[in-house]
Amino acid sequence: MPLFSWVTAGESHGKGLTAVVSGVPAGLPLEERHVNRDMARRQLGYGRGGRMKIEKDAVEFTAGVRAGLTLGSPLSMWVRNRDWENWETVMSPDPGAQTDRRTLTRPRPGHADLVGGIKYDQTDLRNVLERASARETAARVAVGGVARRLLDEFGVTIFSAVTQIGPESTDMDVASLDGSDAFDQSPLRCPDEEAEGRMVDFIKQCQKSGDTCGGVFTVVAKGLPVGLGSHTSWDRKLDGRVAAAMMSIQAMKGVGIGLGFDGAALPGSQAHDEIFYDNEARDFHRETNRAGGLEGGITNGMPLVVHVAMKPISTLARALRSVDVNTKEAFTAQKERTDSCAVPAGGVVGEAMLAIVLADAWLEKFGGDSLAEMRRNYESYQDYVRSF
Ligand code: EPS
Repeated sequence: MPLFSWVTAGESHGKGLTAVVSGVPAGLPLEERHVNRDMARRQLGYGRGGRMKIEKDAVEFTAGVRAGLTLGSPLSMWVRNRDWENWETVMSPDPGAQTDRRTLTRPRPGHADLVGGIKYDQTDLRNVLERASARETAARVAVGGVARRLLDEFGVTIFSAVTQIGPESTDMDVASLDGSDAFDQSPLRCPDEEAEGRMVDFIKQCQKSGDTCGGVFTVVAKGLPVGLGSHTSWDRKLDGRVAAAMMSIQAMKGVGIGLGFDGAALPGSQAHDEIFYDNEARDFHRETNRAGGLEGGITNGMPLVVHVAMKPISTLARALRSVDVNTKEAFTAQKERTDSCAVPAGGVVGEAMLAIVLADAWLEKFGGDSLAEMRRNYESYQDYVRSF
């Protein structure tokens, strides 16, 4: 079991979302506003649908924090769904709920609707949709906000940028940016304005034709020490843990670290990072970062660079062909309100997942019951690394 362990609960149109996190050391300064910043960022981006106009996501701490400091006990967070008031009669946990309204019987290709319905023996596929929805990512971002606060104490910064929408992309080296918020409020959270213009035009085209689009975002973590993760066992390798975390986000279909898939086409002489030693600074270093910050499943002190591919959202205005699960008749899939593009939001969720994996690796390496104990462990390890 991970040391930074967490679970989310909640349906998209239920009362709200809950997240419970354990493993956070005592004494970490933590306020709701720290988490709410990322919650608000997740709601932005050109191409979002009507739901984001209804919601104003924010957490309420219900356990684990006192006077702005964590207690070391499980931390519990609550996010209210504002849309609940429009769904209460349909989604109520009460046996009297009107389950004959707003049913879903024509599964959307690409969504969990059909396979989830078969697996869980549900012919109202709403019972699958509600949990499979990317609404759940609001709770993940809350968990990520806690992880990020812990990492922030040690000078780690995490940011992301959209690098591709449909076929439109930028060649900009996102990892060379400093992670400031300069481009964070731009329409697609893309630092290359020219490319961003092409990307927005592509989203508009998709919207006009009733279609959706996917893309790629890059997540970067800076300020990491050498030595998170381990080469000794498959399940401790940090690259595997990062990839699994990213792939668990709704609609993600591919992950690359550093050169990623591009590295496969290169000769070894151009795919690795040569090692140098500075006698004065007594420091090992590299002049390139093709490995994306990981060698042997262990951080090497360079920025951790993760590229994630998101498929186009599977709810289309011009619905795809499908079959009614009750009558078995051919129909087009059911239309639901949706986003045409959510790649910028995906980037914020990717930051949260990376923060969660890194916080877990941090606890593994520098574990302590209090932040002060963790800091002592971290500092003595850093002294040791400098003497190596
Ligand atoms: C989302 C809320 C959902 C969707 C979206 C993500 O709200 P609603 O279904 O009420 O419109 O907009 O999820 C999907 C597109 C999907 O297919 O799951 C959110 O809060 O991010």
